Amino acid sequence: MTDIAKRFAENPLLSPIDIPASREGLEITCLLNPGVFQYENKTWLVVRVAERPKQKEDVISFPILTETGAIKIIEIPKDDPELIANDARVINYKGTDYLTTLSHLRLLRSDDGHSFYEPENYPSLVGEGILETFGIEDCRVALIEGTYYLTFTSVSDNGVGVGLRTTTDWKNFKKHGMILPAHNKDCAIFEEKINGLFYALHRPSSVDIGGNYIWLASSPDGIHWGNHHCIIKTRKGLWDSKRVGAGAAPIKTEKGWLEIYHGANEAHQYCLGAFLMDLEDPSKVLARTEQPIMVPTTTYELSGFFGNVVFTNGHIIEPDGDTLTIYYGASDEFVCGAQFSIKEILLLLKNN
Ligand code: MAN
Repeated sequence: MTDIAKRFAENPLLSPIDIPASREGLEITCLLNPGVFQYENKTWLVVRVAERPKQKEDVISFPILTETGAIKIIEIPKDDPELIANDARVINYKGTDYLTTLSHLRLLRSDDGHSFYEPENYPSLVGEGILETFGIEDCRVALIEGTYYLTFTSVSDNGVGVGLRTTTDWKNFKKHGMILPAHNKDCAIFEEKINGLFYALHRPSSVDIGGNYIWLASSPDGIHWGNHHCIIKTRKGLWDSKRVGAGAAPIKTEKGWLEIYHGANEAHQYCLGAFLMDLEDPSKVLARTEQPIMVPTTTYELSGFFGNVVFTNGHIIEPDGDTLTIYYGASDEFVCGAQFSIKEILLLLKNN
């Protein structure tokens, strides 16, 4: 398989031990899937911080948020016959699915794009209300006309949907609630309007007819979405046979809107690929890579909280206009960086 990613020598850039937990009684299990943006000439990450209590031998314990924002710890004996626990990320107890960790989003800043620190006086973003009691995850950041749009996964026992908050200063946030209801995630807003409309990629999924496919929607205001089109499907027998989902905001190139996306196969191996959309009408997919452009290969990508995973939802286009720096989650546990040449990705696309 092809892998054209140039990984940072310093990888992993961030590990769970690198920052403090949000509160006493919890520890950080994973740092992953950061949104990325530039603000005041620095590179910033909105890192997903997944926490739970220190695990004891005989019980599984995890936190959930109450409607008022308090933390409640749920403890389940491992030998309880009503517990199904065969995925590190989710469990089922008495017929209800729960996440094994609770995620919030933390801001980290860097002067060089390689070493990140927590700046003072910037708030964390945490789940709020009944649609986010299992936390918020995997934030994408789109800068449109001076406003940052944050789309993230809101999780609760009601389901998994897309939440939106906006900000101009990263200190004050406006909450717009859930913009795409369950089951939906991986929402990346285009950073430019097309013919006066906002556009976004998103990933609804169905348990029965249909699948985990990438869709396109448009909106007059960035909040209310419609005109949905299914544009990218899973491909039988290929690396993206089980699920596909958008990465960060599409990259505008002369040839079209270039999107880096993740695909997983039946064995839950997560790789990255790319597709190209028409500049004027992004519902037209012009080309797609057949092989992945990045495959889990290094130790930190192969083993961790959930191994065999590279997953990106944030990037920066460097001043040369060709170098794409992606930040990505490795093994659902570490934050890493890698670079691509946009020209090289375009060369690997196969016309539809
Ligand atoms: C999947 C994985 C997890 C995530 C949940 C909820 O199980 O992507 O990492 O926490 O969905 O979104």
